[in-house]
Amino acid sequence: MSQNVLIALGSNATLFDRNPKEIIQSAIGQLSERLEKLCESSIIYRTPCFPVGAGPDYANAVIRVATDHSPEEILLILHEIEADFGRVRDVRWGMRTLDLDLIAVGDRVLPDGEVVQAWIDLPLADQMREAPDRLVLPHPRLQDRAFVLVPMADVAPDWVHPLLNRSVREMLGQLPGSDIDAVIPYE
Ligand code: A4P
Ligand code: MG
Repeated sequence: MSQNVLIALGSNATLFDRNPKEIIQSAIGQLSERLEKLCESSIIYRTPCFPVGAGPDYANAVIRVATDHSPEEILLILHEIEADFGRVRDVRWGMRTLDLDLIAVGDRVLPDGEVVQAWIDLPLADQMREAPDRLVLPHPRLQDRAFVLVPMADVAPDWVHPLLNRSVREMLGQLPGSDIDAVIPYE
């Protein structure tokens, strides 16, 4: 049985003569080829870089796909597509051509609730230094980020976070209005 998978895309760099929006459009094409069935895509948004001032605006989007691949296989495919787009993993949260994050695979919690909660609770200063060395699901930062939740609301407004027990709409309601207002359609 294929599962409902949510993937976030982000780009704040140019590649040859393609701007971030064009990079996201072309990455969505690659993802739908590799993962078989693209169900829905959000519109592409323009969002201020987080942390503020750390770089140019991003193009962000979220897609929903139906696939039989395991979560680990999906992450490998995401890394391959990132590599195709020439991402160099140097500075954490630095400029990137393409960042693909696996946000959720149905209501799977990986590796377990305790580990995911520990990543959710990680103080901001440590978030900038530390990255998990294995797959963590749902993505531990999704509830903090308007640039993920606004596009998520286009494709899965009623998805409920299996640990926080809140829907996408409810998580959006807990963010500052100014964060949400800063997420605008990418012209
Ligand atoms: N990893 C574990 N779980 C996951 C998962 N669910 N999805 C591992 C993706 N990767 C996962 O990832 C670090 C490690 O986490 C990898 O080894 C992976 O196997 P990474 O992609 O190498 O590092 P990263 O992208 O620097 O970290 P991360 O956590 O993806 O960064 P963020 O937190 O996504 O931040 N501002 C705006 N406006 N828009 C953005 O899209 N993105 C970032 C990146 C910062 N600021 C932004 C945006
Ligand atoms: Mg990433």
